[in-house]
Amino acid sequence: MSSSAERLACRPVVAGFHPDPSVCRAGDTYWMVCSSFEYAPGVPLFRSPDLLTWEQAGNVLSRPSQLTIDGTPSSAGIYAPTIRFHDGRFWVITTNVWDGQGQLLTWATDPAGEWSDPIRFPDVPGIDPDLAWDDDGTCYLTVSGGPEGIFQYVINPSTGEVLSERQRLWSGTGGQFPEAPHLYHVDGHWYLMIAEGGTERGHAVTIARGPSPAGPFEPGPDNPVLTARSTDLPVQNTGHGDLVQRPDGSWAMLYHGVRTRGFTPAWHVLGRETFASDIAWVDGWPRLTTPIEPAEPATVKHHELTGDTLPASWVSPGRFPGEILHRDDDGWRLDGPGFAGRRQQHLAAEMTATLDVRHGTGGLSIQLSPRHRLDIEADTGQVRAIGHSAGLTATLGQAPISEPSRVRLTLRAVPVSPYAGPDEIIAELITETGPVELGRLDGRHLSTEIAGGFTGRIIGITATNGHIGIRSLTYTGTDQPQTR
Ligand code: 6LW
Repeated sequence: MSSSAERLACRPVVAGFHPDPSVCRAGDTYWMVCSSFEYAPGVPLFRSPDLLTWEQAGNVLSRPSQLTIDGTPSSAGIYAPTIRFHDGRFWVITTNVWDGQGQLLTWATDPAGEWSDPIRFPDVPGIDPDLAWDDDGTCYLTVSGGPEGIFQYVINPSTGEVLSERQRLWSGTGGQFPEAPHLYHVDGHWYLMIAEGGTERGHAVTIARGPSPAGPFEPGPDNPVLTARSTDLPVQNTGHGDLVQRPDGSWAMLYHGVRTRGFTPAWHVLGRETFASDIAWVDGWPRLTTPIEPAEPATVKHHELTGDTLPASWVSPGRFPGEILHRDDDGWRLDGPGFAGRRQQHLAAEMTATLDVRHGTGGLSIQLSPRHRLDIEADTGQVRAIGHSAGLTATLGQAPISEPSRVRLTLRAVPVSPYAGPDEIIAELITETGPVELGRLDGRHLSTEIAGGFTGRIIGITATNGHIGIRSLTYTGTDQPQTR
């Protein structure tokens, strides 16, 4: 067990499927990016004044010229990005593991604005690329090369030229999958921080240091810097950290973890979420001190799709949501077939919609992947709840509808007893006399432990044919207290 365990946060700073956080600071503002896999737009971008409160400022890969997404399978696509601020520019480097062109580098002067078309590094294999510059301005691209460890190249980030041979740096302390490298120059030393142990219960952050960005690297005396493995903490699978320095010289780490629930082996359904902690440097090595976390469990109510433009938080698997979501005189419309939605960010969550299904078949859907989802689907005569899990499909219930221009539907994820799964998902038709339950699905079917992969739940609108009108849409979410 790690000495860091009691210093791990219980509540995320960015909740829901937001894994592999990377963070930088420019002036008084912190910027954070994370992985997006098969969803577009890609690489969600967040801004914070204090590392505690984050708002989504946009997406780095916001247009098709930056992101090949068509047909990307679940959990392929955009893997862990790194964001850095250097010489007046923001740089993001990531990997599209699906399009075969390797590392993808883009830059912006205003991160909340447009990012450049990408420079690609087809001859640099691996995942989790990092960028660092030494005092002479030499730029180092450091990547995970799989079980062999962490490798490095000197590059010209403006042209995409690779200026050196591949050099092997470190392979960690013996854990599975050395990955997520980040380099930092602190008090005359170069630190190479990585993740290892796999992104499941063994996940950890470890560190080494050396005299130059290319090493040679010696492991720290207190590895791992961070892990929750073998603990009974409510947040597990912690790892994949990135460090940032505040203007006052103090340091913090963002990392990801999962909120597991239910009887053994415990399930998580929201994907990997971003957590934060203060860092102290003790005898030249970083150590977690105090968690950075909201004081209270979160509660929200959002009216979705109320403006004229699509919110940055809305995504679609395998395509940009703007291809299927359009605004017309009556409001937003989803053209089928397709699915678009937002992340489930709370342990208890609900989406309620009033839909016009006179011109198509569709409704609400909650998905961990296309093979693990619960749909409520209405046409002009009937509404059905249909569950999908690993290739099995079942109609859980159905009911007639009387007014297809105003069908009210609800999907609710409701926490259940700790001796069962994490939650149940309940599908309801709301009639004038009250809700009619169409069916319920054990939430384990929409958990990472059952479905596998790197993503979390998305909840939103689906259409199988024609188009459906969205007259109102609300997301509400609440967290139960999480205790250590
Ligand atoms: C990512 C790797 C990881 O590239 O999972 O947990 C992979 N860490 O660093 C996908 O998110």
